[in-house]
Amino acid sequence: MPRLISIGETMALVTPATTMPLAAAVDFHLDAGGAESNVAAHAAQLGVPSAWVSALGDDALGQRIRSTLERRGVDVRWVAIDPDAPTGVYFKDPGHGVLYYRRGSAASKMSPAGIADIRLEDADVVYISGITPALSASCRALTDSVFERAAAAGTTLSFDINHRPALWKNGDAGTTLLEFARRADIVFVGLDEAAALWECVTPDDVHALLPEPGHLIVKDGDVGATEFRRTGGNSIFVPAIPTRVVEAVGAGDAFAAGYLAAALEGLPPAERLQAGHERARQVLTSTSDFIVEPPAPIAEPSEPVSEPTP
Ligand code: KDG
Repeated sequence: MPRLISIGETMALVTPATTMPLAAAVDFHLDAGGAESNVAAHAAQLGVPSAWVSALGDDALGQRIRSTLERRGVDVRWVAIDPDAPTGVYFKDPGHGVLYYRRGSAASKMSPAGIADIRLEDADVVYISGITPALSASCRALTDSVFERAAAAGTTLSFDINHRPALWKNGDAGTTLLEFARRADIVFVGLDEAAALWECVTPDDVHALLPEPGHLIVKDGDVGATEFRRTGGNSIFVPAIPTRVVEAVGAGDAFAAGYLAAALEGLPPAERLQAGHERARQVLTSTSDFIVEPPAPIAEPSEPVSEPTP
């Protein structure tokens, strides 16, 4: 049984091979792009048995995403294939944000009924983000049911605000995301997101608005991250690791996975935050959301190897 279950959409991600803008780039990489599967993949690479729950189209992009996640060590047994809807696609446009082609995607049609048979309650932590309730009414109902089920079972629910303004053009992101965050045990939010959603200026402002979670982690880019605990004393601040940033998309997912993996190991808050920074640093230094570690070199035998004698 996976210790971490992460739920949410993953799209085919097209990234210019260099940091040239989309309009001018010539070479591209095709990868799997999704906050929640990123978290599962990072956590799996950090040694936490992790599953990702989602839906993909019955198409080549869906197959590719599924096998990419599987290769990264993620348990994909609960990824549904929808024959009637496509896999979503998104493009990174360096210097200009992202471009989505995801309306009506297989994942946007997920609903509470589709995950009813998955034993979320058996995991140590369930991770979901503010992207999912923005995708459709059925995805919002799914998010609500995940929160309800985790609360009823006493399962730790981790919620990353992951504010994507492009998905909230017709909705109230501030109120909705705050309501979900208030019901979570571990909340991740960027100070920039909190400023845009709730006009918070400092981490303390975020805490004043959101005192309910057991652990509230406010990330302030290259400054550092502050954790507030509902019980257990003062806030803890751990500075970010100085890094030459190539591209920041995906670093928040890496941070969350580093933090959660350390929490599951039982490490104290300062070490969890440090683990988050370490993981985020690796993603910040590349245009990718995920670093595929090069295979370990094959060690030369130190002594001549002799054939076993029969
Ligand atoms: O979190 C980094 C990206 O992978 C993410 O933004 C893509 O899941 C994504 C989304 O829906 O925006």
